[in-house]
Amino acid sequence: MVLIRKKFRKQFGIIIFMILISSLIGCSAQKKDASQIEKDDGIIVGFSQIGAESAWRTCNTRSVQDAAAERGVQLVYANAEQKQENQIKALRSFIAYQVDVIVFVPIVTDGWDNVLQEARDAGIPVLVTDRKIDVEDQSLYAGFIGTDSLKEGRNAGLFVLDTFEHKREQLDPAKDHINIVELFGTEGSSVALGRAEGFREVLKSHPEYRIVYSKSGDFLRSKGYELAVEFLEMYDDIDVIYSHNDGMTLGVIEAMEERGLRPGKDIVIITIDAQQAAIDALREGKVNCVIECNPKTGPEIIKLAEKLAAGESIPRLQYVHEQVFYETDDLSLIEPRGY
Ligand code: GYE
Repeated sequence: MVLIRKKFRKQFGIIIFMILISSLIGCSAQKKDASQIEKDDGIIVGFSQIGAESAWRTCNTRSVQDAAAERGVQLVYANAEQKQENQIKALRSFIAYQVDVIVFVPIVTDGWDNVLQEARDAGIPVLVTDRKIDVEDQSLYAGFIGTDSLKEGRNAGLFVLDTFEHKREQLDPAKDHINIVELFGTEGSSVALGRAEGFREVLKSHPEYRIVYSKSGDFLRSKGYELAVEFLEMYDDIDVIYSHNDGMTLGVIEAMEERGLRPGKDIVIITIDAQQAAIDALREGKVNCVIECNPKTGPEIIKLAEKLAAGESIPRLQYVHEQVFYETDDLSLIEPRGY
């Protein structure tokens, strides 16, 4: 009976579910016709993604979708279009459909307790990826796989210290402090909070390094440009720009060049993600340090989802491999980034 119910659910349920979720939040679930569903015996994973705000994000989505297809996993993809309420709707739809596993990228850290309690009541394991969540009851999700944003922030701070300690003799002796501008990622997101915390942790014992401006560009190129227009009007003695992602950095570079400023020369620029455009800018001397944040986590995510579907436990916390690219490296060795 259970087998028939499960099979029926897969046939009837997927079609109804895709109609429901597409109407709810404009998702682009992978379309399957009934005949295909018959053959599929892969697990069903509900995947709630933040949106498509950056090259990093679209690469991350593609990585999960390709890995699911590779493994014969039925992936129901929901694009939240940058809204937490859409993510919560999608998770509730996954629960209603009784997917085998939920994988989601929490756009912000808070506000997930109730819907994750509903998933647990429905017996559906949850894998959190890319960004972290803050819940009362840690058992509401099985584990996390993603980026170590605290380490990314620390690496950015160390690069700033290293750069100016080496440049000390070149600086104007009358200059007794280093002015830093920070482009913050999405407010309330664990990655932006971690990148800011790690950066400040390294600089806190060096009071001559001052963050004179810090605003959220929401990881968007357009907002990075707008913020640059603002802070370049406000300050004429900026030494460093620390940007939480390459998308915002590309907006800053555009604004600087429009004003005849030389990014990477007049102002030191550190950026995070390591998308191709940032590596190109590093090679052109327009940025000075690119900190990798690896979006290609699809294969590992699907492997963990399969474990959860099989009732196995998974590591509580798993960070992906990441490196830092410096202007002084042999940049010809960097492989094409694919995003
Ligand atoms: O840095 C940015 C994306 O959550 C690590 O979100 C991700 C961040 C990434 O929009 O480009």
